Amino acid sequence: MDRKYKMAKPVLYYATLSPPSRAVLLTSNAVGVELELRPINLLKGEHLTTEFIKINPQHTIPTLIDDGNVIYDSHAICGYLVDKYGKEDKLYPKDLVKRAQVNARLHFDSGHLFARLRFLYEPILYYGSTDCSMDKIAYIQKTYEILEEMLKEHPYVCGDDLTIADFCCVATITSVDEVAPIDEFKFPKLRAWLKRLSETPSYQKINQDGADELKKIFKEILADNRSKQK
Ligand SMILES: N[C@@H](CCC(=O)N[C@@H](CS)C(=O)NCC(=O)O)C(=O)O
Repeated sequence: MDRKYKMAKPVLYYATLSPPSRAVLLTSNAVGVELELRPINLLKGEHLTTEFIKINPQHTIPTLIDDGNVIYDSHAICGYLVDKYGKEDKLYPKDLVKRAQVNARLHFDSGHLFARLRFLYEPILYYGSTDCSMDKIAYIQKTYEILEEMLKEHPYVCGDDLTIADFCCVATITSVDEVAPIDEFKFPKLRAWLKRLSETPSYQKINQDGADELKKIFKEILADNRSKQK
């Protein structure tokens, strides 16, 4: 194609520390669409600038701009990328029933997994809290029971095929599994699923490195908050 007519890449505001941003990166990698990556440093408050709030009033990352259209919420972005750029629909099936089932898992990540991670992490990362209580940890671990059940008869969270729901769930779980450990005897299916996902292309670089960095920063900030409280 003549360079002049080459379409601009979709722009993604993101951070490698952010689980939902990594879910989008796992999806774009699987779909094979190149994104123009624009890092946002949440700890420095770069998402709270007037310019960014104009783009996304919810001031969250990931936020995608494609062809001038703004799309936010990782789950919506992942579905959009597969629909628009995917060569096939396995990652986000067009079949009504299958799609509804994948959507249910996406809402499970949004409303349960990520919500519980956020409930624990956010006060510590941003507001000087030291509350890393057993209650909050056990609340996260309750979701492992649900995942274990989902994975009882299938290799992926929504059946026999890898879908965007796996990318969204794995990005969240791997960001919190040190503070809320996954017992290998209680959750063998969940542990096997994590291993399966870790074998997907470029997984280490796209997801695990950022997840490890987030867990490290979380521990450092928690220790710092605790030392200030003394
Ligand atoms: N449901 C949203 C959650 C996005 C979200 O909360 N992202 C965090 C970073 S991991 C964020 O942008 N926090 C800043 C804020 O809420 O102001 C999604 O999946 O995109």
